[in-house]
Amino acid sequence: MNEIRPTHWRTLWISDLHLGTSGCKADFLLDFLEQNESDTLYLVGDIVDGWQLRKHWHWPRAHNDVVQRILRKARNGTRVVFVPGNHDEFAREFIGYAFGDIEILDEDVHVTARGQRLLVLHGDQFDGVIQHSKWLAHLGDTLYQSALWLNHHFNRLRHRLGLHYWSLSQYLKHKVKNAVAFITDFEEALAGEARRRGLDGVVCGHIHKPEMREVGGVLYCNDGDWVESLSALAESHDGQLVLVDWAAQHARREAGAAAARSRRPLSLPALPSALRRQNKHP
Ligand SMILES: [Mn+2]
Repeated sequence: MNEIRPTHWRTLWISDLHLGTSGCKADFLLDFLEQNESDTLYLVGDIVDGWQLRKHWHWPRAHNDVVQRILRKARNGTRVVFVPGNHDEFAREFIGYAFGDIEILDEDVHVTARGQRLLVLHGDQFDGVIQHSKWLAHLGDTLYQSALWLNHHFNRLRHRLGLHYWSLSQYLKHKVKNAVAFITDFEEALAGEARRRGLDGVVCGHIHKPEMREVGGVLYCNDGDWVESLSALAESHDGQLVLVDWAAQHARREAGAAAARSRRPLSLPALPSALRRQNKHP
């Protein structure tokens, strides 16, 4: 059997797994976690979907396996950092604590092997700002910070009242025409935050759209999700950042395995030697 050896990265970022929902592609995720190791693993929010689980309990075995695999990585020496998002904001109560071997942080600054300083956070903190980003931009920093604070506490209150988080996906559905503009605004808001803090870039999730590009002089990275895009952000040992498209990699590997299966009969040992003998002595 050809064992595929896992790729070893310096850092991996995954987010928006939405464990606890039927949308989570847990099998692909398990496959990814099996084949990719790292010194540090960031879980960039919306890992467990607490909002959905409260409405309807959905916890198949594969979702448990994902959690077990991540815990095992932590036990075996991977530094695992969990930065909660809006769907798992129950974990925000535990910021600064450790859950087993997993650190829980509100946000982090990751320094790459090349010395780039990247802000790591989920990104929902900016939802409330984005709708008003144009006029807020004119009114300056203090108000902008206040709007961030307000959005955070507004949604905590909604949570206490048993109401939904101000839903990004609903907002997008209602504003399909403006979805592209919304994504651009989100990217600019996140990149703007990194720039304001004098950092080189940002790594976030939340909008389920993998991306890595320069926005206004800083690097904007979105590690995507495990509901639709099946993607991760990875840093190699020399500090190079890459987006990993696991759906595409998985498809390539399946195609390779199918090709190998169809080639196999040709390499049966008895047949070629028998043929060769026949050819030499016709
Ligand atoms: Mn989110």
